Amino acid sequence: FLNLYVALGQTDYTPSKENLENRAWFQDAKFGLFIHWGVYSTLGDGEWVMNTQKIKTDRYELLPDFFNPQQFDAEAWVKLAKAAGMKYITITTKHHDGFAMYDSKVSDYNIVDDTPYGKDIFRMLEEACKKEGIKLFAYYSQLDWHHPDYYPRGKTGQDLGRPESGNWQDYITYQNAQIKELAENYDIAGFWFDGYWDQNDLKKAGKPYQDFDLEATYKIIHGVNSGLLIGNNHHLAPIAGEDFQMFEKDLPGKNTAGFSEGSQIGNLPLETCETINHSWGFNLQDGNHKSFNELIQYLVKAAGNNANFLLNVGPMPNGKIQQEHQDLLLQMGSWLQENGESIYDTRGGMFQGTDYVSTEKDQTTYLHVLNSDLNTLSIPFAKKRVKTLSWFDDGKPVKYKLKKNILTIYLDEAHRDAVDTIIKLTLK
Ligand code: FHN
Repeated sequence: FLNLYVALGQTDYTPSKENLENRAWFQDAKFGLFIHWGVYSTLGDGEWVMNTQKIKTDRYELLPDFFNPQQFDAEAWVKLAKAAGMKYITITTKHHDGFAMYDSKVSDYNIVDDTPYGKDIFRMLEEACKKEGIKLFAYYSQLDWHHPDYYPRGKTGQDLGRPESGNWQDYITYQNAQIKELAENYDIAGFWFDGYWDQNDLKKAGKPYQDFDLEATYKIIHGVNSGLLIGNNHHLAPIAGEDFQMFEKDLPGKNTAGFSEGSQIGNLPLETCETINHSWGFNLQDGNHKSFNELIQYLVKAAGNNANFLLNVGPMPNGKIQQEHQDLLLQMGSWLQENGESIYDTRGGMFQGTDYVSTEKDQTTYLHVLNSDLNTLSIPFAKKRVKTLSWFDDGKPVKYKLKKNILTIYLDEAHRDAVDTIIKLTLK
């Protein structure tokens, strides 16, 4: 198994046994909660507000003084994720604004030293996660609009009152020290990196850029704990040292959102992330919540494409998650209570089409029909012969015809579901 990873291109990195076990856990988990929360939340204009409103660094530094989430309840967040059927949480420990949402000893620019709240929310989440059996991942932005040595400033972070020069090595030392303290001091399952694309976009444009030396950073992490899972939202194919691959706002292999150009699917576990409304960080004006149907179908399609779904909420500055988001998450949890067998512990299945995907586990295929208008569904089926074909909800046999390698399934109205009609299939 180990050799397979090596043979498929991860030449400089051989994942440990524990790492491979954690990857398998990750693939079984299927559903996680993404959280974008930081001092930017106080402005209610998304996590990019520093850049979009061109707030100079010395002005932005006033913001932490207004971050005092008195209603934050780590236990409540973790319980909500659990009730939603999620198995892990990935939260911003540092976003592009450079502000650490944990007790960093590397810099005072952090939640404990620099806000009236003064408490380590990451520690509180770590403890609540442990209690509830949920795993915790640290999102960490390599792009940093605040650090004086982060340069050159690509498409973002200009006009923020920072020089276009600096000591890049000092930034890397700072970044790696923060990453090391996260790996050492917190009981986490892994890292979710972001912002690498900032320098890479400059490189692609033939402009001067700096190198993050990812492999060195990954070695530090795996040196602390070889079991930690590393993913990097660099929008590229996997790089040695990584343990999972993510596709932002897209199913694996697709590039509808424009982030995944060139990021062909590698051989690592996969994840896709999406927002519950249209924003990552809290945005007061964004009431465009996705519907329950859309969210479930995204989860199902992700599973059918062999990927996890990391669904994002941007909590409010008072520490609460918006009610609409809580309601949607709980609805998803009820759906998973009923239908989770067809999602958890599965891998992407053999059927893929406009109106359907499939997942599989052991000898069973779960066909998910995602269009309730269809009376019949015809799918190419060259494989073997059908042993059983039954409705997932009541176990009764499904009427079908198998002719010339086409399986035609009769979808009677009584069994059709507006969200997902699930059919169980076993083969001879
Ligand atoms: O710029 C960020 C954005 O704020 C957010 O964190 C998303 C999450 O996938 N990633 C970046 C863009 O690729």
